[in-house]
Amino acid sequence: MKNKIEQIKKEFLDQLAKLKNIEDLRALELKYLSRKGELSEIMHGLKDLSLELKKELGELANKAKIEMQTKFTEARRVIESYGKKDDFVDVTLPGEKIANGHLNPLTLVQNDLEDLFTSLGFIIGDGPELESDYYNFTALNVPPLHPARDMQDTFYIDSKNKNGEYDLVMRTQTSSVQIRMLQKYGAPLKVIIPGRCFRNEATDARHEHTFYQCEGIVIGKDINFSNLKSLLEIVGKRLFGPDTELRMRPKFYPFVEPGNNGEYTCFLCNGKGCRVCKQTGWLEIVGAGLIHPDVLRAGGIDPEVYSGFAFGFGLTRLAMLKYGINDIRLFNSGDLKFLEQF
Ligand code: FA5
Repeated sequence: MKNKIEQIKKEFLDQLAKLKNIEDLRALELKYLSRKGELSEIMHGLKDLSLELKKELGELANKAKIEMQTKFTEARRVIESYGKKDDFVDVTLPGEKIANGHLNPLTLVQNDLEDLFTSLGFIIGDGPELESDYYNFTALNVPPLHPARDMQDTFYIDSKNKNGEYDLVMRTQTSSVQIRMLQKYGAPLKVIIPGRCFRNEATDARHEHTFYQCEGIVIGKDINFSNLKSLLEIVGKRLFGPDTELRMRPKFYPFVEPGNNGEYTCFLCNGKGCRVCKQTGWLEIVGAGLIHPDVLRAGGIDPEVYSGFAFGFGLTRLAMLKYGINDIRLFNSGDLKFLEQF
């Protein structure tokens, strides 16, 4: 038992000399000095010995314990005050590498569009994502029960207004901000509104329930279709290169007349036809048209004096094209492997 006490003390002192941090210190205390530590177990065992041995070994064990406790307290003081027993800092060692944050691809494309449009004299507007049924549909010529509501199913909020109607929706399009901008700024006006939209979609590689658009409105006297076309041409060349061409094909949107789909020559195959443009040579990028007189009126603008056009880019789709992303669902996946590529 004498040897055992000596051995415990020796082991303890050896390990104390190698301590690196506060965790090591705690582990050592638990192993040797706690109530269930090795020394306490020895002291416990003394009760079965003869009186004489009990006295001799008890004294030895007590002495060892006091010595160990004193050394331990000293080591703890050093570690707690300096963090480490070895306090030497080698300033020539390379520092810890801190990873840089970076912008999301959607933000990069949005910044690009904002730079372009502000350089053309546009201001940047904003509107709520949780929108009234009125601004998202009714004021845009899509009254309740109108078949055009089927084009954009959305998420209705489970709360009624004072007339007992469910009138809050997650906006399906940034067009919902058109009337708000007209009411706020009046005419003349040049504004873009980038933002997040929501639709109740059966999602696939090109359709998400949550995605971004960028709306644009121009209001003034004698604004006509040629102005819209030339602006969209400038935007196409800036986004996809100087040889990009634009074609506009009729498409029904209830809030513009005439409405159309703006398509650009595919920048990957230069219009020859490839997988991305589905062999057509054209990419559908933007919905647009001359603002319907009813919409101008709803925004407080006199259609006899002013006219205007509106357009809406699918911003998430633009980011897909720019960075060759083949599945839109990656944007909302939260997957760092995806995000770290940009
Ligand atoms: C609209 O949303 C109209 N507000 C655009 C507009 C604005 C027309 C102003 C006229 C005047 P559309 O539903 O086609 O139109 O959507 C416009 C773009 O948003 C699409 O071309 C597409 O790029 C993008 N988009 C629409 N639905 C989704 C979806 N579920 N996931 C990802 N992108 C989508």
